[in-house]
Amino acid sequence: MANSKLNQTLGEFIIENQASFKYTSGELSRLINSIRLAAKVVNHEVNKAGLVDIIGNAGDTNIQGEDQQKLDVYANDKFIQTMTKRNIVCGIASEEEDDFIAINSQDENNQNKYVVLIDPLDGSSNIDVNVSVGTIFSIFRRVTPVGTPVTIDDFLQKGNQQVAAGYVVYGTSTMLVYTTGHGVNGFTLNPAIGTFYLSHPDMEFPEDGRIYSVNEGNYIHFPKGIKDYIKYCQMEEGDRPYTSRYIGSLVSDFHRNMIKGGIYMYPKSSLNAKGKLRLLYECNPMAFLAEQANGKASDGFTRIMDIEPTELHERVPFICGSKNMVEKAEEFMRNAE
Ligand code: P6P
Repeated sequence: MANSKLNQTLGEFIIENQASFKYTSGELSRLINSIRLAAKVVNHEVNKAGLVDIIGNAGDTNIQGEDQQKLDVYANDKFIQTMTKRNIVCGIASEEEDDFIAINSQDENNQNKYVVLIDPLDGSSNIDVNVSVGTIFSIFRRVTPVGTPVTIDDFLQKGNQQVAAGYVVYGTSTMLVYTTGHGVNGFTLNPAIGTFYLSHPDMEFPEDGRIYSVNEGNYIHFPKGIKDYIKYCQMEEGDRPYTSRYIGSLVSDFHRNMIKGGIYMYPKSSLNAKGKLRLLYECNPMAFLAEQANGKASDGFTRIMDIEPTELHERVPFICGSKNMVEKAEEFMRNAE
């Protein structure tokens, strides 16, 4: 993309690229626009979290058994309200909701074709310590007949069926990064005027990198292949040892690795037999972005986007980032089998 596109607004970009999207009904454009709006609203609260009584626990737990942070609940409500009020989608699944939400399911005139799966505020436990957090979203076309209530089948689709995916990173600046299958583009919010501007066109993972991101506190619980790969990263040989960087916020670690080159791992362990990250609204969207950015994403053996989902909140081991680094980690996993 020519740099002349830099500083194009997200709105202009969506309109200009709508024609490249095979389902040019404009519905997806409206959906991305609604996510943009909700992101600005959530960003406003995240950025002042320390000032108002909106940090800390909401006094409830989600289906994962995790304490719901007040901002988790706030972000969840804002994204769901924004998409529901605009009558753009026919169903929503969220990390913060036990079951999926059917939108206008009694209205046979509901011709909406898209379902959205979302982690409204990933890494929210970092908010109290002023560390970046993110929103992650995944968009599919429904597979059940338009005009009928959505079913679980509309949500349990393989990641290779996604029509769009992206994240918002609420960091030193707030960025919206997304793909509709034609590459990955990053937009930075100018908070003074509330407009996202194209700042990172055609984002790509360098094929190699020197950053590895994993919670090494769990090292003794990791499978042998992961332990062997971590030791490989730490060995003095060639361009190694690599640098260890782990923010504890998937979106932030992913974003940095995509720009600088690197690998993120949340493997299975003796503590978490399937790892910690959720397939549908964390791993699939990040995997779609990774592959669109010349990177790779697997569970150590299988391409994330080829995994057949079986339940809404299922977890999978997740290895993602620079292609050559992921393939090296997969080699260690295979050899340790
Ligand atoms: P741990 C945040 O809770 C999250 O889902 C990811 O954003 C992050 O990378 C990971 O979990 C951190 O988990 O077990 O290392 O604290």
